[in-house]
Amino acid sequence: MTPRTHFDFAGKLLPLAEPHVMGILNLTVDSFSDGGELLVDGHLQLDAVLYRAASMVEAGAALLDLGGESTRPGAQGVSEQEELDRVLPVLEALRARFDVVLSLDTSSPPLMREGARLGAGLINDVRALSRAGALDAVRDTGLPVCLMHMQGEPRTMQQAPCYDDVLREVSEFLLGRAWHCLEAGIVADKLLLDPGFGFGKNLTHNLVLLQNLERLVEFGYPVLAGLSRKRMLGDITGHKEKARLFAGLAAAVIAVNQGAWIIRTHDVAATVDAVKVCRAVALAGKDEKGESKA
Ligand code: PT1
Repeated sequence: MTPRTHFDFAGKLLPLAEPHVMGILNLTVDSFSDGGELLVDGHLQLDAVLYRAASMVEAGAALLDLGGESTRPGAQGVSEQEELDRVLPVLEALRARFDVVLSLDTSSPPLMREGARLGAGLINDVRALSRAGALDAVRDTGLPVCLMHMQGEPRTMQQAPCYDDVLREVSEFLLGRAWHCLEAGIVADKLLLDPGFGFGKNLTHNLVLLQNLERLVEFGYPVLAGLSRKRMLGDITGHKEKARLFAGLAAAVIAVNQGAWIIRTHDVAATVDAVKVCRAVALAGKDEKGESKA
């Protein structure tokens, strides 16, 4: 069997040999870091969303991640209808304008199904398809899915994160969810894994996961890492959310150097450059087949 060269996002192919950047498009009122900036009187401004999306595509984002439910620590849930109403019109508008992979950051089976119909290319589920009907919804759509690890629920997950061995427990959880996907009829080459930085993890837990990200990559599924502006970067640097860009770039480089395939970020232009430097160094002295020529 020859190893595949591309990952298929509902017809859009991205090469597996190079890392990609996913831009975050929050469609929520209370999202951390950029929450509410796209809102006026609590209503989403479509032109502001399209402008933000255009600048991220221009800066080199290969994917955009649309989220209608905030999952930052302490966030409250959102009703199914509210999430549909926030996300679907934006998905349609983006679909008509941009030729990038549109990812849906959702745990909601109805949104997964409707989103697939309107041209989504990826389901990004922080609950790893644990909601009733989510496995079947993804299987029926034929879309790829990113399975993320979380301990607890967003509202309470940072109250007392606890592990005996965080790397082993996150690995076993993700492989278990991947197995459930396979059993439900989702094929292996549609799966991505994500350790879920900041989702029910203290600073040490997050650092051990980042230090050992290569262990997750070794399972053979492409790995997505979301570190952008997160609390762990604030714990290390003492900086507030908006001042965590440099720390986030350092973390992204550490992830890419261990084989992370997609970096999820608010800061697309800076991250694209950082990833290009990682890639150039990794390729130095090698030919197209990766054989040493120096
Ligand atoms: C992520 C992610 C996500 N993060 C994927 N999807 C968020 N696949 C939303 C903090 O510690 O990492 N991977 N969708 C945003 N969630 C958080 C979590 C934001 C923790 C901030 C923190 O500050």
